[in-house]
Amino acid sequence: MKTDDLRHERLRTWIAEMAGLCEPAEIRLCDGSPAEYDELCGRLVASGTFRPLSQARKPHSFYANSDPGDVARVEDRTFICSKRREDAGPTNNWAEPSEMKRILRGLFAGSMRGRTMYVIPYSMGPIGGALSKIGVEISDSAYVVVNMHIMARVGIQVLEALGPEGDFVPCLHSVGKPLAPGQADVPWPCDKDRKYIVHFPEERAIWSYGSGYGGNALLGKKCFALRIASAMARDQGWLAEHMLILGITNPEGRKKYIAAAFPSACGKTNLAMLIPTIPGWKVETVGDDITWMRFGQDGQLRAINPEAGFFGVAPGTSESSNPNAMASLNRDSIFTNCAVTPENDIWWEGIGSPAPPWTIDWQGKLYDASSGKPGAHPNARFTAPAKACPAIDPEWENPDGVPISAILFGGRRATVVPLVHEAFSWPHGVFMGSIVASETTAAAAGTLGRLRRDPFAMLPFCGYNMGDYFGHWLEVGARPGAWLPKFFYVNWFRKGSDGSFLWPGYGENSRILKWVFERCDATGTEGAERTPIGFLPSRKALELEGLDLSESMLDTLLSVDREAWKAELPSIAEYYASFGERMPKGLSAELDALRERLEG
Ligand code: SAT
Ligand code: MN
Repeated sequence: MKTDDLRHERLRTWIAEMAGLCEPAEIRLCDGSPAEYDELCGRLVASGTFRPLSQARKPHSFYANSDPGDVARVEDRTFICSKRREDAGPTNNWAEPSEMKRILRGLFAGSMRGRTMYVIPYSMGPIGGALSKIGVEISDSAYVVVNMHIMARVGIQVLEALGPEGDFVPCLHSVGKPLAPGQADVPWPCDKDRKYIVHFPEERAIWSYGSGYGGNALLGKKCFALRIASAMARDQGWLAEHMLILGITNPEGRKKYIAAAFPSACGKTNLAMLIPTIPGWKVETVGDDITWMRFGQDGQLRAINPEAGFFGVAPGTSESSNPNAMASLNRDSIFTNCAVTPENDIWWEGIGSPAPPWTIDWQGKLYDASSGKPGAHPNARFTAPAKACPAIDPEWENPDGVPISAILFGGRRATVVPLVHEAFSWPHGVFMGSIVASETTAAAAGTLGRLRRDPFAMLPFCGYNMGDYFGHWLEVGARPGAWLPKFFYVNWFRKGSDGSFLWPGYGENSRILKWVFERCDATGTEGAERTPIGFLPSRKALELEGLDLSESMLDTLLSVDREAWKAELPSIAEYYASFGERMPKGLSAELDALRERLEG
């Protein structure tokens, strides 16, 4: 089908307008078929972007090196362009929408010369589902098209679901590297010094320029499913969150679903695919990054994973840390910025075996283990289909979602925050989410290991004023007749005085999930101890058998350091003050209550 034949007038007009602006050599409407995927992978191999991996080791899989200047999300180049600055809030970069459009029109003018403009209709969530939403991405990158094939539901069926008048989010993307007639392409085209990742939450539109990388370019993911969707969710009474979803079944066969918010590269994929070490328990994966939730007719909060694939951090992923991820990426996958072995297989730090001699690093150079430089970029990624995950939950594509019993928050905290604690109430849980802080990772460009507040793990992803976002969460929980999930705050990253992690993590985190599961059914303080910061597990209630943890390690993990918490209060108060008028009174009241409990 040609774009001129599209029945949807607004879509047809928008495509024509964008083609007029970007001046591509041709326009191609993507049908989402396997043949299209294979053809475009072939083109990417021919242009030097892709290299096919060994058919024996990673069948039907490809490997790409990005430009070294285009390896992660760029938060300082990400903008929320609401009409009023206050509506973007103090945590977002704001620009006036018409002024930003002027800049963008300048950059996009002729930006696709010599290239194909791909039109990618996609659905976030099962096509036609009540909680699903449609986007159309225009991109001049075939790399984007094939990644979108894995990460979203793409193609003709989406257009059918859209019909002649359905709503869609227009998403314009260009790598910003037009080609003059006869000019040879580079393997990873981008305009690395002039990136703009721009959101117009009121218009519900996205313009992304200059980057070909994951979260900057696969616009269904962070740009739509979080930044634009969070603004839609605020207006429509639902929640768009940076959360994984897992199903957990106890030895008696009872099952619950848990959603969990952690900042980028803090182990969401590992937790979502965890294999319990405690006998009789089972974990299944619904999603590893994004959750859309709303109350069903029955008053239950129901959640879908709007994505169809995993865009996971490669380094550290191994048969021992995450065998389910390893099985998911065994075939039909795309690898970006990993290292590649002489057998044409991928390699990264922490894959479970040393790099063979003659491994090529992520910059295409011979890898030298003694150089101290990593072979794979720390933010190297795999793009793998969710349906290939052996632990995928049978309900993962249920268009009505799965009922959520518990919501977890977490991050990397070497100090202060215990292994797990539970909120006393919904407002207290919202308070917990609002004060999440984490040490920064390689998922975004910038300094590593710096502690920053990352409320609800949404700091880089909230499409409006974060103070209003807190208020929205409080309101959602005040819904009459709702069955509310319980909130927990976990910290797998607590360190001892020698700087090493105290908690083994990975499959052992099932011990914490078991406690969470049981607390969802418990009443009062059953299995728990009341502390000033929330309920902590009683030693008896936490399954610790078989773990090699000393008493003093357990003490650090499972007790409240009152002085450290008191010392944290002024920074929370200061953070809250940064939202001024937009800070909900209910959360300031929670902060006062915590102060009183700590002093009492
Ligand atoms: O935003 S990405 O999709 O590149 C990954 C992340 O930061 O979570
Ligand atoms: Mn993420």
